[in-house]
Amino acid sequence: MGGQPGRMTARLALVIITLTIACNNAEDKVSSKVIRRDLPEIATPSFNQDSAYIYINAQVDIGPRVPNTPGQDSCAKFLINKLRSFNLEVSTQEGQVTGYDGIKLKFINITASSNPEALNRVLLCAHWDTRPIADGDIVRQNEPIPGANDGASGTGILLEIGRQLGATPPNIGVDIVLFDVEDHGRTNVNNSYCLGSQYWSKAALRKGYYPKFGILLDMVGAKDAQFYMEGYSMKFAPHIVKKVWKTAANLGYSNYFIFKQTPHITDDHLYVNTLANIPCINIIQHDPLTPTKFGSYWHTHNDNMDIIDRATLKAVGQTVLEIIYSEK
Ligand code: AHN
Ligand code: ZN
Repeated sequence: MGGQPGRMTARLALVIITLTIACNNAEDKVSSKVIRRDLPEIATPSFNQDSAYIYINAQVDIGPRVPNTPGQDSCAKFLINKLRSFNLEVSTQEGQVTGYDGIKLKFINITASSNPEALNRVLLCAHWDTRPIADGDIVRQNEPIPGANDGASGTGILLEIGRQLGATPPNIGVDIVLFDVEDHGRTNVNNSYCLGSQYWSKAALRKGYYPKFGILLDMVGAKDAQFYMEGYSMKFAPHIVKKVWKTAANLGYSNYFIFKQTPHITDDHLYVNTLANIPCINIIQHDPLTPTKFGSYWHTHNDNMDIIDRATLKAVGQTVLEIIYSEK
């Protein structure tokens, strides 16, 4: 015990080294927190619902945004030009995917980034294509739908958020990703929806793109819409769901964001979670009173501007902006 001074010295040295490492670690943790706290508080800008409404109307005016049709190319051009005009870094991912029927479909995924060099990032996404058929309708079932809510609403809100990000860059990096070819699927064919986001997610994993979390917006513009805590969002990112729903409540939007869970919905966020490994939630309308649960106008010709309400756009847009600007 006491008769081995050499060993004692070694032991003392070990203790000192251990303590030093522990102290350094503690300092690292403290200093990184201090640096983050030192970032300026940036007031959350006010989401302009009129602006979002105009962006939705502009997409609907183009006509159906169906893959392999002129509407796809004109809308892509519109979205790219708009996002570039906000001083965001815009890029596209283009190629072909194969639909459930074996037909090759052109896709154009569009990314617009704020603070492209920041390591701490958040992903915001929506699909911008529209369904080629009105299989939810009782008339003209083989004709495409306007897709004001299903397609244009999430995209329109993200355009308005992009405008705000360009004018007032937040502390973190933000990537707005607009997915193509979401709505070309059939419920009886596995993985036939969300073809653009499936492609994107595989590429994101290969690139090592790993934002802190993602938020998908789908069908976020209808009057009196309600957003329930969706199953896959609660499975993969319950902390983000709770944070977003609490933020909405604090802003006074409890009529829109309901603290109740709903079944799992196969949507772009499922693939962002499972293929890209990015925890991603879905803000998507749930209407328990309609058989489809997505509202009576879902996949019908009635999914037009008449069902879009600026108050819903404000509730969703302001909540997402608040999340982004409170991130450090
Ligand atoms: C299903 O209908 C299986 N999922 C909803 C995905 C969707 C379609 N979002 C918009 N249109
Ligand atoms: Zn749809």
